[in-house]
Order: sequence, then structure tokens, then C-alpha cells
Amino acid sequence: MLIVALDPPYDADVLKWIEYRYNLLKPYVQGFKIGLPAILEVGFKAIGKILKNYEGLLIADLKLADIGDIMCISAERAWIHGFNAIIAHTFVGYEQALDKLSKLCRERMLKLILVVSMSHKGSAEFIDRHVEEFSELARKVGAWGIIAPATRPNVLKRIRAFVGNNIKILAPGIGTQGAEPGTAICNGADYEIVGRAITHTENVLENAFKIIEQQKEEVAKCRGLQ
Ligand code: BMP
Repeated sequence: MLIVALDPPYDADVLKWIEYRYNLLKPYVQGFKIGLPAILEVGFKAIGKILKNYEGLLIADLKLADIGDIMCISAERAWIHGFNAIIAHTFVGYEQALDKLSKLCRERMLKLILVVSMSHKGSAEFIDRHVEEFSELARKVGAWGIIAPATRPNVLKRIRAFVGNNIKILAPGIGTQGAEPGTAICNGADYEIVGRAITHTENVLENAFKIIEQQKEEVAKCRGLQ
């Protein structure tokens, strides 16, 4: 299961860049994640037009970290323009923050994805000290999914063991950040998020196929099918 992160480089024509990759990849992947590099340049509205009627996961990655009322306004904007999932940080806590955001997400049928650990090393400095508490809060608010690192298998496994199987785990860190395709799924993730190793290459489709193939092989290996 593969989600493609569409993060255009600063000098790209953002809409053309997204449209090209989206059209090539959409038959083969389970979703797309759009983050700040694109949203800041052209906004949800323009991006939403390109991705209109897409039936897979369409994640607005704002990594929201604000008071509840303001996170709700941002989430509502993502929803209005066709996104069906939104990423928020967990450290803002429950009261007057994730209580409100999770309620809005339920009303709008928007999938709430909470960051409980990150793929870069600095995640160990503060965030990872609270992985269990964040996972607990994600369960409490009924989050659809959580973000956990493909780059640190032990953290990922610990999170899966803690949350059980009723919550999706989305794992970034494959490819450019060093983790091998398929390994996060073997360690408990449902989806691997891959960006630059696909989107910042000459042969976007070819590289996507390679990653999908590697995922299949790795998963077959770890599940003892090979
Ligand atoms: P790439 O495969 O190019 O490294 O992209 C990873 C994507 O996942 C980026 O969009 C990044 O913002 C996101 N991400 C991450 O890398 N680590 C995290 O902990 C959380 C993320 O959302």
C-alpha cells in the first residue's frame, strides 16, 4: 500500500508538476499527500480542482498544531476543496484542541491522522518521549490513522503493539530518508508514504513500479511467502 507525497521543489510550476505526477500514478497507488510546499504556493482550491473526483486517499498535510477552533477552520477548508483526510500533531492535547478537531472530522467524514512519532532523528528529542501517550490520545479521539516512522523500526513496532489493529499506521521515511520499501509494512504499517524517491526523479512511473515491486518482495519475505 503506497501513498505518494507530492512536494514540488521550490522552482517548479506547482500545478503542472502535481497534475503530471497525479495522472501518471493514480491507477497504481492508494493515495496522495499534499503538504505545505504546494499548498503555500497555490492553495487548496487550485490543487483540489486537479484532484477532483479522486476516489483514493487525499491527505491534506498541514500538520495542524493550533487551538481547536482554528484547526477546525483549516480542516474545513481542506474538506471543502475535496480532501478526505487531514494530518494534525498530537502534542496540542485533547481539551480545546483535538476534542474539537476530531468532532469536526467525524461530522465531515474526514479521516483524522495524528502524528505520534516522526521519521527524522530529532523526533527522539521530544516527541518520542510521549509515543504511548500520543497513541493513547489518538485512540481516545477515534483517529483514523497515525503517522509513525519507517526509519526507526523499533519505534514503529512499539506503536503497532500499543495501538492494536483498529487504527491505520502511515509510515514516511522510505527511499530518500533511508528506509527500504516494504520494511515499514513488515514492521506494522498499513501504508508507506513515499515522496522524492518517486516524484523527484526523471522516470516517475518506472520508479513507482520499482518501489511497488520491492514492497511486494519484502512483504512476501517477512510474511514467509517466499
Ligand atoms: P520523502 O519520501 O520525499 O522523504 O517524503 C516524505 C513525506 O512524508 C514528506 O511529505 C514529509 O513531509 C512527510 N513526513 C515525513 O517525512 N516524516 C514524518 O515524520 C512525517 C511526515 O509527514
